[in-house]
Amino acid sequence: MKPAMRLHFLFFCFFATILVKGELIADQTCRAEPSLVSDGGLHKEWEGEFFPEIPNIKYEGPSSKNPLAYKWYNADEEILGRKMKDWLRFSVAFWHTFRGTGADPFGAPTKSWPWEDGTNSLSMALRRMKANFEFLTKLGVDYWCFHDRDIAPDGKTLMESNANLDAVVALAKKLQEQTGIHPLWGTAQLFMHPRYMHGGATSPDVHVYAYAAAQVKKAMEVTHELGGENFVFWGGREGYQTLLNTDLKKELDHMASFLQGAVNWKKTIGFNGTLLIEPKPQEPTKHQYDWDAATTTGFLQRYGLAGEFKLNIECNHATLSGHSCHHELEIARIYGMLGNIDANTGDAQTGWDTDQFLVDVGEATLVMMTVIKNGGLAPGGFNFDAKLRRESVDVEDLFIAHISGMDTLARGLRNAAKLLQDGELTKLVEKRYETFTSEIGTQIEKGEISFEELENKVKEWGEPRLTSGKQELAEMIFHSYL
Ligand code: XLS
Ligand code: NI
Ligand code: NI
Repeated sequence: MKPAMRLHFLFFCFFATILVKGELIADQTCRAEPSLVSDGGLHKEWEGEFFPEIPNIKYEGPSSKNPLAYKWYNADEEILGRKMKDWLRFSVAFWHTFRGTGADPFGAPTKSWPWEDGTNSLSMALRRMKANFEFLTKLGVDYWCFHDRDIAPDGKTLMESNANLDAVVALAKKLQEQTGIHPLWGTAQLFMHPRYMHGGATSPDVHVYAYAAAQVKKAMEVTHELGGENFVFWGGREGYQTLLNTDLKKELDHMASFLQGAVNWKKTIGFNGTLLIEPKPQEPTKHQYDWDAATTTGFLQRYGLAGEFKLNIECNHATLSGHSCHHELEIARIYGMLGNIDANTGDAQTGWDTDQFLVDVGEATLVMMTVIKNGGLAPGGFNFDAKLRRESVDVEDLFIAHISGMDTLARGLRNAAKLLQDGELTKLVEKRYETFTSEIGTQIEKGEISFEELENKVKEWGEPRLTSGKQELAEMIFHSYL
């Protein structure tokens, strides 16, 4: 087993532990030691603040040494004629921030947040939702993202799960009205439950396909109910382990029918949000069908769905597919498919989805160059699909991690804006292609010239002159903006 597969086995094992049934199911290999689960009499209704030690996070500027302040993210400051908060549209991922436990393939959960009571009950789900809104408010972000099964416990039947979801959504809606915060996107979790072990849309069992459809139907409805701006499909189990037992064509056809069903349902319920597909090459399956931006775009075009979907590019998924995040973003942008960014980063020495907060200013500058060229991401934004390290166990770490990720992207935005405004790099690129501004170049781009005519040109011109790619100069220019 590759380390990547091993790691996630236990990660999902833990989640299955808490989510498969309504209450906590004891799979002792995956559970927290009882001593680590802080109870503190909190089975009662939670009273007071969840984060009493944390102030509302404010902008203090680059010279500030306060870990609970922004140094670069100044929400209302304008960059290139638009407020920073409108370029960035930050969102917190409920699953990492409120369901992340620190469990790994070799170890039990490490986090024992004071508001948790160690159960996956409905009352716990409601209390956790209140904590979520206090967190979002103190951080000063306008959006959150969720899977159906993170926010409400799975029931014994589909209808029971739906009823649990409705109860939590009713509370979330009330809290949204009080705060003005709403979902950047919602999604259906079609990867944790054992029924989805062969996939949802690509399961060989029609019963499972139907179950997945019913779950997506409900998740789309609650996303709509909460005013979500997008709906995401991440096909963690839509893929295969071996082609020897797989009808590849059938599975791809089924995946297309499933997505068409979602398009139809979106129209039926009047949901105007964007449908997004989040590419990832593998993990948990050996091969996921939405491998990368180019593969996913090709699939959507092949099935006539390209006009109905955009892409949610996750930086760590990009590196897993052997590309840079910048590459995936640029492919999505030039194909007119860039819809959202799952802002995280991987580890250069680790081969799986480590989901770390982005802290590399150079990387953030590249990301923001694409976002600016794209004219922004709205109705998408930046969702922090990122989690604390297993060893980070203080409540304030949740804030520090997000502040650091937000500041990194804000700094990237400032750098990218200057870089593009000054135009030095743009000029360098334009110069490389300037021969294509000639008459023949224009004819080639318009498809108006034959190979024979080009052959005649070569006879006239002789051997091409070698011109420098100027890579070192491009790198020098780029780095001078960081
Ligand atoms: C997992 C994915 C997942 C999606 C939402 O690797 O990033 O978290 O963003 O299902
Ligand atoms: Ni993601
Ligand atoms: Ni991921």
